[in-house]
Amino acid sequence: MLFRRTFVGVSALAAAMPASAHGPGHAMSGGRFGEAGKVARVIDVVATDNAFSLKSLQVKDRETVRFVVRNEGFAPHEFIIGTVAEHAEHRTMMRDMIERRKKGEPHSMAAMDHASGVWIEGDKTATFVWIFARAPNLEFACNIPGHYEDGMKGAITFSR
Ligand SMILES: [Cu+2]
Repeated sequence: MLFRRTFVGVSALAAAMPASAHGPGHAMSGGRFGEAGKVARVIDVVATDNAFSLKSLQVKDRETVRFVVRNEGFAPHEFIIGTVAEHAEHRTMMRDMIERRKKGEPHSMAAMDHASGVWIEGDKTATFVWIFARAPNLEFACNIPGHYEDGMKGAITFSR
């Protein structure tokens, strides 16, 4: 029941968001969007309800990677890069935003406005290019309420 309510809330929320809304704003660590011409590696990720096919990731400092994230689930998911602490903060913001929205209270969409990944609707694929910058405690994650807790996360480590 809880999942169902969350799912509906998040879907309604996503429907109100243009895809381009995931612009600069909610800065997180671990790098920034990179240039397509500098992609050294393509990483395919499959998202389901609620898991990522990718369990962990090793990268090089300044490596440019293209992530292709295919959502084979019904629920929307996000694939975001940041530190463990930043993800925790992002989850708090997202939970608060969804709660307020459910109650019809004023709310900020800031939790959706991040510059470190993509939002993927069910049965869709989203891609982005990322240039990594060395940071401690980095991970990729989906911060939709309950999803991170279900295991939609993985450590990102640097090989040198
Ligand atoms: Cu998710």
